[in-house]
Amino acid sequence: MDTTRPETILSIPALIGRSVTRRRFLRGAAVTGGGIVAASLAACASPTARSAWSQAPVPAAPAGSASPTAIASALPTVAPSGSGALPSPSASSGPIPTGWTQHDIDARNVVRRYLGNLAPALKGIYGDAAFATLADILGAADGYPELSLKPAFVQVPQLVLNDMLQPLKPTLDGDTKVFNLTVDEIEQHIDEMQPPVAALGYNAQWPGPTIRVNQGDKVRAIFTNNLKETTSVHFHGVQFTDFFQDGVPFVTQKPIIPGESYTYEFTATDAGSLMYHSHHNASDQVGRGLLGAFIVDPMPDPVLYDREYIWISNDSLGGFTINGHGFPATVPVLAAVGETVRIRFMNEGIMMHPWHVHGNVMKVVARDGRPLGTAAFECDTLGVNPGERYDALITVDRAGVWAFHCHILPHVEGSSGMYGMVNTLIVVPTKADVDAIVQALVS
Ligand SMILES: [Cu+2]
Repeated sequence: MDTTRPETILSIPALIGRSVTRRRFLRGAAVTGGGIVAASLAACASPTARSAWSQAPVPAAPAGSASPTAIASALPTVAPSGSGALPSPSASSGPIPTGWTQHDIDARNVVRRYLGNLAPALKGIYGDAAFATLADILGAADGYPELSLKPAFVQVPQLVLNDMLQPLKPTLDGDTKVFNLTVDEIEQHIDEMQPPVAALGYNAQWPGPTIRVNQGDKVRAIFTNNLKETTSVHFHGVQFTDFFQDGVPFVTQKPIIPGESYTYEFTATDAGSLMYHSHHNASDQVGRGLLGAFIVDPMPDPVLYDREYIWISNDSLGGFTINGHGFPATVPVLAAVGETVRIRFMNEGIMMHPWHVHGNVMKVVARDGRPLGTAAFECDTLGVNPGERYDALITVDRAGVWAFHCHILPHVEGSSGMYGMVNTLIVVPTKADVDAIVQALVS
């Protein structure tokens, strides 16, 4: 697609604001405590510019469907904490079909948990024949419990992606945007069935809230350390004028002690997909969740897209995660045929992850926030190193449930099926179908 245009893609706050009023802002649901919180499924149909999104980690395709590469068998089983060895409500339901082993049962169960009652919601969207095939693949005739349960990502008692789509709202001090954050100890559910892990989070969430500004904005970010240990915050990718804002203890500042607040102040001179994270005891603190997206929108944004998805990977505490959760609690990317999805890959982990989309092509338009211009390239597998960010566009032209996963196979599948860095791109015929799916999730 033409990735250049003169007009502006609205900033996230504006986009959300418009989505509530003039656009459809569709919400998936994640459960926080007992309440439903808007989560990662957002669909915003842009009038002139294309802008709308779905934002959720991508889950896996239905077991046994068109995802042979994702579901290669005989994989090494380096199951990080939180892998597939989980109980499942339907784990013991029914006899083991001829030719299957327990692995097949477990592998199907995890996909059942992933889709939950989203599976019946697909009826009427994909057509009777395709739906019947999907139902057969999942064994819907079993009447397994997950058919009436919310998908795993909805059940996770933790904000999923809502706060990534709805950036932290700043206050204004003159022309400076002021963001207040806390650094907290939290309990994170990697998926809906695992016990929580002792994690860290900005504003008590992992990933932290997205901080989003316009290019040229003056930014003041105040972090209050509620930990029992010291920390610091680095805005990754910013070209600081004052190097003392760079956030590296004993190089540019003293560490932030427990109970102390620390202020970072700079001008967002360079646009793009950036990050913020701890830069102190970082292999531990970032690994435990002190990370978030920092997006600086160019004015205007030359990139056209309908939906946007922030995709932060991590690979320490809790195993292999996308936006703080592992499959099946990853949130599918939803799109309608003809739309373009912008995915902002951000790697906060300690390993490289090659993200592979099935049945589609990614056009990579920016690296580390820097537009690639005529060097933009197409691929279906994109390796993202620690610290790197890539902006990729996927223009979808066919309906389907497409696996979207890291292609280091031990990061995605073990002896009990898929886990970790697995997601799907669910493409439906129309925007109205996206709406219907989201309604099914929140109903
Ligand atoms: Cu990986």
